[in-house]
Amino acid sequence: MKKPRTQTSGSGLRGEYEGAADDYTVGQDWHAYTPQMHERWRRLFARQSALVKTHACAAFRDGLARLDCAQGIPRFEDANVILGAATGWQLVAVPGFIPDAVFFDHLAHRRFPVTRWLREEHELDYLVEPDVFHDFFGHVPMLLNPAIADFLELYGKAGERAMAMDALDMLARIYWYTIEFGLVREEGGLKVFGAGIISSSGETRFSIEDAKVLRLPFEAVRVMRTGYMIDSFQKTYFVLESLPQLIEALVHLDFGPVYETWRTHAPLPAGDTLPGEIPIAGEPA
Ligand code: HBI
Ligand code: FE
Repeated sequence: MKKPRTQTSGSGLRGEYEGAADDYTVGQDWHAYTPQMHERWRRLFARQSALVKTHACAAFRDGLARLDCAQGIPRFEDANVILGAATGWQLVAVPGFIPDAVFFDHLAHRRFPVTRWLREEHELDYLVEPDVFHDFFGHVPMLLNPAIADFLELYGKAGERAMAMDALDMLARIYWYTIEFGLVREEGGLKVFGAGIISSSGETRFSIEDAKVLRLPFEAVRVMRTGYMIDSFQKTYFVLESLPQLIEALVHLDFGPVYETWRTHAPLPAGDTLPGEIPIAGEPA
């Protein structure tokens, strides 16, 4: 498999694929982060953790507290001690986006790829690709939750078949609408657990509070059929009744027939409802 060419390297670490191993891992090279980068992390952390207190699910809040990473860009090896004891997951540093097959293989073996570079000052609010803040702050707290830990391994193991059946888009929508943009009902209200929401300044409140956006109960096949937004807030969010519901919904689902039935259909546009669907109301602030 050919590695992507080196991209821009504003931070000195960004997108350097050249020295990566065959599985695309690199050293974190923690000592290469500058004081300015740690300071930028602290600002990002302070901003997002304020929203987390009111809008994130309990598992995220607990996980973030256990990781103790408010003071600067964390060392992955420190997080690995905590993760290893909690769920057996390990972080591996990567230069950025990696090929699907490699990504799935890491997840299948309980290794979570974390991008090592930090966004630049001019991209604090919006980033098209994952950086260390999105990957670590957004994803790692949830890896301490057993249900999410098990789900991600299952997702990794499902990758091969989805690719072989030309149905990767369908599988990827499960990840997108849960791990990246998932909501969960908790304490009678809506809470955020998806990393794409939690690491975004505007979307955390939007996803829970906006009166017009569509929220639907999580249903695996419905999710696999639903297109998504890649450069704006989502038009649909799916709501779990609990985090274990995610693994329970998928562990017994035979993906093959679902792929067979739906892979040739165009996805349902994000924001569209099907007859009989009852949206879940938002919670205006
Ligand atoms: N690589 N670093 C990184 N992070 C991702 O989230 C990621 C990836 N490669 C592939 C990928 N995600 C998705 O396309 C798969 O989940 C389908
Ligand atoms: Fe992500």
